[in-house]
Amino acid sequence: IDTGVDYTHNAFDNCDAQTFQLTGQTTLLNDLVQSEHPYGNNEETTFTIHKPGYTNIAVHFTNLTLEEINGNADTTDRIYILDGNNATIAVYKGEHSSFWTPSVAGDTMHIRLVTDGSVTRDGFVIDQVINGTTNVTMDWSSCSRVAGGWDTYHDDANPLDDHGHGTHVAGIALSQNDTYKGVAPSASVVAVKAISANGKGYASDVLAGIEYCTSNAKRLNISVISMSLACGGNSCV
Ligand SMILES: [Ca+2]
Ligand SMILES: [Ca+2]
Ligand SMILES: [Ca+2]
Repeated sequence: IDTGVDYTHNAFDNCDAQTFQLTGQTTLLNDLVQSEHPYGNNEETTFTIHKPGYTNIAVHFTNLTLEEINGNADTTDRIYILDGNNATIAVYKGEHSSFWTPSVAGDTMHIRLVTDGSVTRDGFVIDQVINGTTNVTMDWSSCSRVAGGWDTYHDDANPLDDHGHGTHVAGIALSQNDTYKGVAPSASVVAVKAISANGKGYASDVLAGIEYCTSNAKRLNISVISMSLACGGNSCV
């Protein structure tokens, strides 16, 4: 959990992960899946979409409007997208309109709304479901040393490093260089980008990253979380 990882580096075998295509059968939901408008404070509500027979599943939001991070005012208002085994595959905050989530194997998707004790916004509406893959889902299958990841800072599926620190730390952990060998040279990485290009970030994005790792411990075989962070302003971790 850091600024991301430059998985295209030759130490990661020049991993060239791309997104899947938007492919499959889309279906409009007869009954919209949606939060209260506005949602409440201190909420933890899980919505489940179950489509027997689907091999892959993702959902389409017409809009998602949660409390935004604003300067030093952090927020833990989040929507977590979970697969049928309750592994987090995506996390969103703030405002997004008309978008597909990443797709997961299986026929079940959970949408978990978690809010803090102040500031409520309109919430979300889901209008479509797909039996297939979406073009915001990263395909890591060709990458020998990268098992997965997410970008909790930008709310997207691509954790590519735009700073350098995360890649540096990944090297300390994973390097296979004969002279500068890492502490776990045979391990692979799950890259969670929670810190921005200028090296700053928010406690809530780090916490969402921890949630991503713990809920994916089994699916992505995560046994260790590395974080090297400092504290500043009102956002101390
Ligand atoms: Ca708040
Ligand atoms: Ca709030
Ligand atoms: Ca990104």
